[in-house]
Amino acid sequence: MRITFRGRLHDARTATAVGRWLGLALTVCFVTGLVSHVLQEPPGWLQGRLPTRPVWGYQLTQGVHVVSGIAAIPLLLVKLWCVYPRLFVWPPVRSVRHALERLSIAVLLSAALLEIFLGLVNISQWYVWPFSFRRVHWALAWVLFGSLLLHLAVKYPQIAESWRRKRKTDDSAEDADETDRRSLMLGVGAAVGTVTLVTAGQSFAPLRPFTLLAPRRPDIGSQGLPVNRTARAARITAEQLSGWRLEVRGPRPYELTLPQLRDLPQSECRLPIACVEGWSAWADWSGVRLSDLLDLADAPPGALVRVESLQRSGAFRSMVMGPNYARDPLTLLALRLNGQTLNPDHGFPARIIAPNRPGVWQTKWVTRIEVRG
Ligand SMILES: Nc1nc2c(c(=O)[nH]1)N[C@H]1C(S)=C(S)[C@@H](COP(=O)(O)O)O[C@H]1N2
Ligand SMILES: [Mo]
Repeated sequence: MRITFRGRLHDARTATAVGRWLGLALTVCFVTGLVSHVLQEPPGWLQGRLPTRPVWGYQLTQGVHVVSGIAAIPLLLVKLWCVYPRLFVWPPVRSVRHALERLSIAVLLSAALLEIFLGLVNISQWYVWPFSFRRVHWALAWVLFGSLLLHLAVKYPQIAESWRRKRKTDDSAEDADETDRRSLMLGVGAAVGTVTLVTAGQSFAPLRPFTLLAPRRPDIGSQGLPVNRTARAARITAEQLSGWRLEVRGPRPYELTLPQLRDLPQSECRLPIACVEGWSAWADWSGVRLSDLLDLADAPPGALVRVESLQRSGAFRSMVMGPNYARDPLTLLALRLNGQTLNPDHGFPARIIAPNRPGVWQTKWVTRIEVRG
């Protein structure tokens, strides 16, 4: 059996030209994904050493992560279109190099498609599978990046050739497809630009008027902030809220009622909530410095702190923070949001807000703070 494709632009040069941009998008996505993973689950030696400045660091890297992932979709589709005739070559395997090349493409393609699909499902908050999104997304990222490196290594001769030809000035005259290729690249550029423009507004405020496809509008939500998990979805009951007390466990444990908490010195800060899903929004917060609460409990300066919410189940019902966050003057047990008492969906009576931290760890409905050794 022999399949021949006569379509233009199904050639190595076009594939390399698209591949360059796809490789860039995937690399940016991979690196910002690493940042997100480390900030969410720091390895022991980094716990307590992560930077808390700039306060918008995670907002930026996670925004770029989601934007570059979305930009990779049209690039991946065009790349597939350029190379699909080669997926049906006969004989299927010609040499060891050829076998490696095909293997790397098969793995690269399936990992990229699955990874982008999972990411899209996640930013639409559609958690339909029993597995942990983060673990699978993380493991697949390494498979994807590994196969990308293998692919680049195997394809190195073609890539080098393409760069060499690019440098020759009389090259375009000899290549009849050059104009077509340029049009294709312009088209791809326009597609990437469009999907970026209509989705990036969820992370980058100046682009907000163009937001069409992003699942979240950061400026829509009660008290000027979107709500990811409502009090009802977290099964927070009215009884839990009315009988609320803050319990602080440490060398000198104590409990506070809400009026007592309001009587402590209050601080203010302006910080963003930056969700792993890419949306982010700034707000004015006020409440008690976590550091003050820890001092009242005689907590040692380097202690890790565990924060627990009223929520009975769910991955984000509790978290651990290192002293870098816990002792930062901007980290608050917030009681107010944009000048108003937090409403139940925003974590009434008290929630954590810390600088340069993934949204998932900005715990709402805080009821217990525990100083750990
Ligand atoms: N207790 C608790 N706190 C939580 C969550 C949660 O599910 N339970 N969701 C987190 C997530 S994923 C984000 S992005 C922020 C969103 O805050 P908002 O819903 O108040 O805007 O809250 C975080 N705090
Ligand atoms: Mo989130």
